[in-house]
Amino acid sequence: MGVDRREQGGARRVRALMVVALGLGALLQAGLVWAGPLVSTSAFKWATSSQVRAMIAKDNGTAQGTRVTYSGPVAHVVIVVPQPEFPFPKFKIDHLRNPTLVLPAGATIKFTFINRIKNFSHSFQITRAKPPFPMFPKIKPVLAGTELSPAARTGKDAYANFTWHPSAGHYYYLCVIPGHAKMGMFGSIVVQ
Ligand SMILES: [Cu+2]
Repeated sequence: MGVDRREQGGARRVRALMVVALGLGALLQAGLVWAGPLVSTSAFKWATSSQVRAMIAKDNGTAQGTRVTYSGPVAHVVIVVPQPEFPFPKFKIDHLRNPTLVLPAGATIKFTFINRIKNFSHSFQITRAKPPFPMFPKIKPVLAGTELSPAARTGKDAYANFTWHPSAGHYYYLCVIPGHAKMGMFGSIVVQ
């Protein structure tokens, strides 16, 4: 009888832990749904470190101060979520953290987004919504194809390519994972 009670107590504790775990998962899911339309991860592919270095070398921007300026008919913009990401995750473009991107209106902008962080997803979305961004940024992305990445694996980073033909204006890029843009994972885009 005593043994039965202990077993029941153990089963109750396991069930309670499962409820907590499911609750946290549901909260995260709800946060991601609330964050706005996220495209499936199927567009992501895997690259080794040397492949990532070759991709980064294709960036044809010119960094100056806190800006990276692109010119010509085709801009290659390579966005990296670098390791380590402490204290807060940031985007790295042409060696700068969260720089302002200056892009030519009407040009073909070829983005490569690379997530080098293990155990965590990030996204790169472009919006006209202005910061400060809340914990759950509910934005309307101006570009379909900016994706929720899978986490990097050992020896393999996740990457996706997508193209934008922007019209003149002021935009922002951000990560819509709950809390990331609030912690500073965003930057400006000036199209002129
Ligand atoms: Cu992020």
